[in-house]
Amino acid sequence: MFDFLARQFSSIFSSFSKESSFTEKNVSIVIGQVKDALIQSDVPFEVVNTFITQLKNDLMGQKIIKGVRPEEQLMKIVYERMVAFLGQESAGFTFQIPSVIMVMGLQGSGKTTTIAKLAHHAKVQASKKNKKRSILIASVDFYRPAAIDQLEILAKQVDVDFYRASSTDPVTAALEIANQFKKGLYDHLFLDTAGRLHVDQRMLDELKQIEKKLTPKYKILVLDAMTGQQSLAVAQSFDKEVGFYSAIVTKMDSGAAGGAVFAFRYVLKKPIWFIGNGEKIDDFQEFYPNRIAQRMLSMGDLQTLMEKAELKIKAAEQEKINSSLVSGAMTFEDFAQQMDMVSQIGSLSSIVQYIPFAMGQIDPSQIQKGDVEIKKFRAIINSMSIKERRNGCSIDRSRRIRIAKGAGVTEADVVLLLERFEQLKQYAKLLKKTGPFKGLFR
Ligand SMILES: Nc1nc2c(ncn2[C@@H]2O[C@H](COP(=O)(O)OP(=O)(O)OP(=O)(O)O)[C@@H](O)[C@H]2O)c(=O)[nH]1
Ligand SMILES: [Mg+2]
Repeated sequence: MFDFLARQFSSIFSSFSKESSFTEKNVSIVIGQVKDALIQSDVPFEVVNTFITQLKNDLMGQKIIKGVRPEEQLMKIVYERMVAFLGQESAGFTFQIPSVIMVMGLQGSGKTTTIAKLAHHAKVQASKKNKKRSILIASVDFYRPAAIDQLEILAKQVDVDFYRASSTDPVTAALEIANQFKKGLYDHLFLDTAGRLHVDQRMLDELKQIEKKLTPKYKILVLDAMTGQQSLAVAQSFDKEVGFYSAIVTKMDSGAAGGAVFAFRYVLKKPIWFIGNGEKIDDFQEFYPNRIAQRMLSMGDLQTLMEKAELKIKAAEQEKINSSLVSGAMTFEDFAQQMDMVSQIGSLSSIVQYIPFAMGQIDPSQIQKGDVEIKKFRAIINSMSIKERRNGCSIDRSRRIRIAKGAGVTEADVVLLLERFEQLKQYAKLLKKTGPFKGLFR
């Protein structure tokens, strides 16, 4: 899923790399390309138009930030717009206790599988906090003979209680299930409902009646990613008739283009809570708009930086410096080594290029200044005597003048280095108090 979009965006960004400013012309080319990519990914036309109008506003009048690659800047703007469009914050939630969760959707959308995944998820989340959840799952799907057996098997698999109502009338069965839920003092009841091939009035009326018996706190709609734009229409009819709280999109592992996921929030004004990406119980994740946007935009660069850094920085070297920092025994030699590590990965400005989100927050002139400073500091430490480097003596004025001369810098530069060095030591002391000084680059 999203492979097509990811490929399209990657080519849009790379062709922008030769631009030196945002002009009316190149912005309109980008807008056209984004529009094509979204339409081909099955995003409804009106939604595409809304998105590109917003994006165009964001892009017009942008200035290329010095020291930042134009395509990265473009990527950041598209990314932020996309996250806003997909719903900003992640849901990150837990079901209230006690609560009934009614799961609805068309036939074959993945309701029954999703119930098992949800129950499992609720248990796992609770156990992370050393808590237990007592969960009941039940079904009012009497249309397909094997439907209830399927749920029973899944209940065993995820180790939660299962209840089979004696009545086969969905509304009477709902009442029985409600009683069982109360009697058993369960934390949650996940209720599976029957699906039809299409949304029809009988189905919706039945759901309304079941709802009256069970008063679910959460009504969740399950949508199959493979049904594309049709799933938006399904969601709209459910919303109008029965209402729902949030959606779960299943079969995200399929080859579907993903347009419905992109459009969902905008069209329905409700969150997607989870995504299903496989048939197994733990093929299930919370929906994070930022992660989905990253996948749609094929933003692998952060990863690239991590790999690069990992290759070049030897963990042992880092540990040694960390421990000297924490023990307060840091010397100028350690300081120099620390700076060398930065230059092993590249210059500061090259590092920042890999961090698209940081771009807006870091002043590029500061970064360049930092690069120049590092070079100077290295030269200054080089022109110190061994004793000076190892904190063997205080560096008085005459030493400062001698060192400055040797390094080809001013005395003020040497003073600056000494200040920075003191600051770093103070910082290390602080870290020593607040926690372990580990993984400086991780
Ligand atoms: N690949 C993949 N398959 C899924 C996913 N979720 C469900 N399925 C499969 O989709 C099929 C239908 O899933 P069910 O959970 O039975 O769907 P349902 O909505 O309960 O179907 P009915 O009860 O017939 O309405 C099954 O073969 C599931 O294994 C998913 O996220 N990815
Ligand atoms: Mg089912």
